[in-house]
Amino acid sequence: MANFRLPSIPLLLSIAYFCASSICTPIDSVAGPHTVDDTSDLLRRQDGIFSVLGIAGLGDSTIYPRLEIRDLEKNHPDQWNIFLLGLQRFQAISQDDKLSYFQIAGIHGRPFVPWDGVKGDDYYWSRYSGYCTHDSNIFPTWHRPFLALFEEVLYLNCRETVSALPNGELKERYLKALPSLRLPYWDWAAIPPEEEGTLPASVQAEFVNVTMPNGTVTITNPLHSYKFHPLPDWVSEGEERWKEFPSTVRGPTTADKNAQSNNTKAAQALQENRSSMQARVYNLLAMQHSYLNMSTKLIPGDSMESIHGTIHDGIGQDGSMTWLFYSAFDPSFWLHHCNVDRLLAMWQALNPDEWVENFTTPSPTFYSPANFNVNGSTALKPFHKDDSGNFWTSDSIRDHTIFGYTYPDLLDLPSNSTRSFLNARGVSTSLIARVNALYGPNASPLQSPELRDPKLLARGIATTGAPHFAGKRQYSLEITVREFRDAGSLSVYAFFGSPKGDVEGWVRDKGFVGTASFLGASKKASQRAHSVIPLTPALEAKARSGDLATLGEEDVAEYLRNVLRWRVVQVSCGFSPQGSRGWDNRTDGVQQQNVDLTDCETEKAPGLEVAVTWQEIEPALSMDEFPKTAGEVKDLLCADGNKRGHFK
Ligand SMILES: [Cu+2]
Repeated sequence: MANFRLPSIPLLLSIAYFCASSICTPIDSVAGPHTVDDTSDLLRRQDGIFSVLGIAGLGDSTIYPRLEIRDLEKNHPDQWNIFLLGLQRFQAISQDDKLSYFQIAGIHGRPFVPWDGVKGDDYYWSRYSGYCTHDSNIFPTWHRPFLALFEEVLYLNCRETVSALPNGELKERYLKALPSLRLPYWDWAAIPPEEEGTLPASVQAEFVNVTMPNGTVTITNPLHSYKFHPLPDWVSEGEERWKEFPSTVRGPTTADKNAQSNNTKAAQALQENRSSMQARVYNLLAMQHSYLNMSTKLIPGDSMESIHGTIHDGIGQDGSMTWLFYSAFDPSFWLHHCNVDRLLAMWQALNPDEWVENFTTPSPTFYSPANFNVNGSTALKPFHKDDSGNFWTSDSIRDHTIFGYTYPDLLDLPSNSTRSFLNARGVSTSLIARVNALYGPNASPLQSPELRDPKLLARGIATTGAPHFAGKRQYSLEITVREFRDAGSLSVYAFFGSPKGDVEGWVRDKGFVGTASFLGASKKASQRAHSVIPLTPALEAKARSGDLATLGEEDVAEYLRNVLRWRVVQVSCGFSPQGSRGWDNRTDGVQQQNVDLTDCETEKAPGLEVAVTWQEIEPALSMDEFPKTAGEVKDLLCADGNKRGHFK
C-alpha cells in the first residue's frame, strides 16, 4: 500500500456508506471462512443509492493497469487465482441482490427492470429494452461506468475471498497481490502469443485449476459460462430456447436445457477473422480522427460499435453473446468490453481534442425514448456518481483514471511536455509506435517485445493482417443495412471466389476475407447501419503473388468484379424450441438460421447495400507515424446486391 493516497471527501463518504451497509469486511478481521450466503445477507441490506466509484472508491485510489488476460494468467499467477475465485464468488451471489452478477449484468438487456431505483423514462420502451446504449455516439462511453461498476463489485468479491482464507503464507501472498488487481481485457485483434489462439484457452475451458492453501483445486471455470440460479422466466419473444438454457452458451449445440457450448466453433470464427479485425482496429486508431465517426455504426464507414458487434457474433455463434439482451451474462462480455474501453482510451489519447458532441439517438433504451438528443453531459443511467443521485456523464468519465485503472498501452509514455516525442497533432509518437507494434503491418505477437523485421516495412510487405498501403490505396467493402427489428444478428461474409459448402465451414474457406456482423437490438427499423470489411491486405497479397496486376483502381475493380463474393447470414427470431439447427438456403442468397418464416417478416436483409470504396493513402514512413488519408472516399463498385452476392 506504498502508494496509498487519501481519497477525496466524497470518496470517503461513499466508502463510509459502503462499509456501514455492505460487504466491506476489513481484510484482517476474519473470524472464520465467509460463505457466499453471509455476503448475500449483507448485500441485501444495500438499499440506498449505489455510487459507482470503481476500485478507486474502495479506499486505495492508486491507478493500476488492467492487463491482457493472457498476461494476467501467465505472469501474475496470484492475481489470476484471486480473479477466478472472486468471479466464482460474485457469480454465486443471490440473484435477488442488487450487487449480484445477475443484476449487474442484467442492466444491459434483460430482464428490463429498474436497477438502483432508476426508472425508465419512457413507459413503452422500458418494456422492450435494457439500459445499454447502442446506435449512438455514447455507445463507447456508456459502457465505461458499466465496466467500472462490474470491476468494483468483482474486486469486493475478490477481497472477501482472500479475507476468508486461513492465515498463512498463501493468504499473505494474495493480500499483497490484491490491491493492483484489475479487470483483464481480451485483445481479440492483436496477434496472440505464440502457440495460442485468438480466443484464450482459459475462456473456453469448463474447469480450471486454482491454488488454495491445501494445494491445487479444480473449480468450475467462471469464465466459461454463467449458470442462472434460478433460471428467470424470460418473456418470450419468439425465442423459446432462452427459457430452457440453464446457463449462458456459445454456439449452443441444442435449443433445449441440454445445450452445450461449442467453444471450438467460436474460437475458429474468431481465429479466422482475427487479421481482418486487426486491420479494422488499426484503421480506426490510425486514420479515424472524428469522434462521431469512430463511435457509432450509424455513420458510414467502420466504427467501434461495428467492430465490437463482429466480436459479439463471433464468440456468440448464435448463443448468448450474439443476442444483446442476453450478452452481458456471458463472462466473456466483460473481457470483450474491457478491450473496447481500452481501444476507446487509446483512441482518446491519439485524438485528445475530440469528444462526444450533440447527436440524436434513434433507438430507444430502458431510460430514453426514440430520437433522444444526447451530448457530453447526458446522464449515463443507471450509474450514480454520488449519493445525492447525480449520474455519470460522458464528460465526467472522459478521464478513465477516475475509476482507478488505466491500460498498459498508456503507461510510461515519455512526458507530453517533451516536445520531441510529440507529433504535429500533439500526440505521443511512442503511443503511435505502440499501436503500430500491436496492430500495424509489421505487428508482433502479444507478449513478445521484438518487432517483426522492420526492413519489411520499407519494402511494403505486410507480415500480418494490417494494410501496408504499398499501392497508396485503401480499398474497403462497405456494407449498409437498414436495421432490423428483432434481436439476433445479420452477418456479411466476404470471399475471393465462391465459398464451398455451407456456412459452418465458410471461415475456413481458402478465399475467406472477413465477416462484418450487425447486432439487431433496435426496435426502430428505419435507420441505416454501416460496417466495413477491409480489402487492402488481401489485395496487397494478390498483387505480390501476381494474381492482381497492380493496386490501381482499374485493375482492382476488374479483379474484384471477377472474384469478390459475399454471403449474408441472418440469425433471427422464430427458433423452434426443439427444432433442428439446419440452414435454410433461400434462392436470394440469404442464409437464415432457424428462422420460421411464418413468424417473421419475410424481408430479412432489408435494404442491404454492398459497395467497394477506395481512398488515397499516404503510407507511413516509420514506426512513429501513421498512414494518412488523402482526399475523399470514392465509390469503385456498387450493388444493392443481396440477391446476387457479387458485382457482375
Ligand atoms: Cu457489446
